[in-house]
Formats: sequence, structure tokens, C-alpha cells
Amino acid sequence: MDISVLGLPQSGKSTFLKSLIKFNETQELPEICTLKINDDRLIKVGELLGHNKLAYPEITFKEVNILSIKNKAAELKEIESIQNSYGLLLVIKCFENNDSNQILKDIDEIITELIFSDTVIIENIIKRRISNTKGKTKQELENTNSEIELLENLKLHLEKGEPLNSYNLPKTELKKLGGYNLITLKPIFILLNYDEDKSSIETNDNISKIKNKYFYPSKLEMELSELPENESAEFRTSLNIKPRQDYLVLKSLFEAMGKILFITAGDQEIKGWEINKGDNSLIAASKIHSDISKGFIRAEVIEYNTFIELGSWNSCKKEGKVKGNGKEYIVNDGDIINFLHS
Ligand SMILES: Nc1nc2c(ncn2[C@@H]2O[C@H](COP(=O)(O)OP(=O)(O)O)[C@@H](O)[C@H]2O)c(=O)[nH]1
Ligand SMILES: [Mg+2]
Repeated sequence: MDISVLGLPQSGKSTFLKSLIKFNETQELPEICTLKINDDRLIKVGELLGHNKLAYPEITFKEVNILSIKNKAAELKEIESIQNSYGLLLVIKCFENNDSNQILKDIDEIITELIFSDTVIIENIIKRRISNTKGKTKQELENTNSEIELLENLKLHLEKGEPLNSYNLPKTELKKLGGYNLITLKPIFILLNYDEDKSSIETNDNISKIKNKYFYPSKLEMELSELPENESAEFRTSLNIKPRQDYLVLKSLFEAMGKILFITAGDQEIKGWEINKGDNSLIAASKIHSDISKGFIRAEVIEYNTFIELGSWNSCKKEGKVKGNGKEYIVNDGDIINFLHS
């Protein structure tokens, strides 16, 4: 999953990424940071199966600086990069700033910029559609017109200062928009980058209303990651910061992006596969290989907790806990699946 990391200049975007990849302040950040989500469930399955060949889902991050760009070409490139990502992570400066109004204003400023980008994207699509009507059949022209109508409505919505994810679109219409990679239709995760003390912002009513947020002390985390394990643990206790924040923030982001994982558990490898919440077993199969979805026969599924309780595929089978499911089965987070295919 590709995530664009956005924020106002100096909000701590680079510091956040450095804390995750365990870089210090002086090291230069790579253009793309790839991180594994070391999901505890894979480790537990590994312990039961007696090996630790684990493959975790990954998230790739790219810092994007649309708000500090000087020339048009560079800006377009950044916007295209955001368009090509799956979702957005906004880094909001809460260090040296306990004013909730300022925090909300910062969020608003970024969203406004994204709304503006979407307006431009939509205007360009409309222009292309209008100029490209030559040689089209009557049916095709009708389709183009209804598409333009939809785009005009979306543009009106944006012009009211509203992101597209607040426009109530039926699923069929949403599908039509898939190829345009509109930015404000993407899921958004908000990282509130604080410094040692978050109590005053955490308890603020307006802040608590923000959805999909995470309080994360980027600079502190970056510094703690440089210390030996025992020393950083001591600091964490004294500063009242939970251990494994780097893992927890990724888990939380994964969930906010509407993702879940299913597990394939073999002797060679135990692997967590990323899918969208609500995906069925056919889609899950296609993640592994198109041959498996093409020749799909059945998905044998064990619920994660049952697997941990009974300890092996065979004991689950004996207890009748392996369920045979068809293509339409909606996969649950943590399901352990064996696909049968022809
Ligand atoms: N005190 C404090 N400073 C921070 C924090 N995060 C970033 N900074 C500082 O803010 C400045 C800008 O950070 P940087 O990550 O480069 O911001 P970017 O422009 O969003 O990538 C640097 O001097 C950081 O050390 C934080 O959580 N607390
Ligand atoms: Mg930076």
C-alpha cells in the first residue's frame, strides 16, 4: 500500500518517517520508505508451526511537499504522486503548539489545498471529454455527457470547500470515478505530532472529534530509537509513552485505510496478505495468484483465535473448525486460509 505523507512545511513529516525507519536527524531520508507491519499474529502462528519464516504486509511512504513548491512542473509531479497513492497521511504540528484552533486550521489548510487540486484535475478531465467527441456513437456521446454531468456536480461540491469523500455517491458512480485518482476520495489518516505532553490537546473536544487520528511524538520516537532497548524502555516509562509506537501507528494506519489481512500458513512461509475490508475470498485468492482465483474451488478457513487455541490445522480439522467457503465468503481480519484450486 502506497501512502503519501503530507503536511505544512516543518510539521515533522521527515522526522516521522525517520522515526519509523530508525534514522537519526542527520541521515538523509530515502525518497521512498518501505516498512513492514510486524503483525503479532504471524509471530504466534509461527510459534505454533515451529518456524519463523514470516512475510509481513508492507506500507510504502513518500513525503510530498505540495505546500512549499516553487514551480508548476514540480507541483504537478507531486500531485500526480499523491493521485497514485492509496491514501494520505497528514502530519500536523502539535509541538510548540497547544492551540487546538491552530491545529484544526492547519488540517483545514491542507484539505483546502487538496480540494483545489481535485478541482483542477476535474476541470482537465472535463476539457478532455468535451474536446474528444469526434467519431463517437450516439451511445458513447450519451455516456460522455452523463459523465460530464457527474463531474460538474463534483466540481460544485469542491467549490463549496467540501472534500469529495463527503459527497454521497452511489457505489456505481464511485466505480466510474476510480480511474481518475481523485485525491479527496482517498482515505485520510491524521498524525498529531506532539512533543512529550499531549494531555491538553488530547482532552480538547474539537480534537477528539477528528476521525482516524493518532497522537505520535515523532522527534522523541526518533531519538528513542537510537537508544539501547533497556534505556529507551526506561525513558518510555518515565514519559508515559507506550512501547512499540512505531508498530502501533502502522497498525492504526492500516486499519484507517480500510485494510485487513488474511494469513496463509505453510511449512515454507507464513504470510499476511493485505486486502480491503469487505473483500470476498475470490479477491483474496487473486492476491496470491491469478491461477488460484481462475481455478477457485473452495477456501478452507480457520478463524484466527480458533487456530491459536487448537494449535494446528489438523486439530482444527478434527474439531470441525475448518470451514469450506465459496467465492462469496467475506474474509475476516486474521482468517487463516487454504485455497483449493484446479
Ligand atoms: N520539538 C519537536 N520538534 C520536532 C518534532 N517533529 C519535528 N520537529 C522539528 O521540526 C523541524 C522540521 O521537521 P521535519 O521533519 O524536517 O519537517 P517536514 O518539513 O515536515 O519534513 C526539525 O527541526 C525537527 O527536528 C517534534 O515532534 N517535536
Ligand atoms: Mg521534510
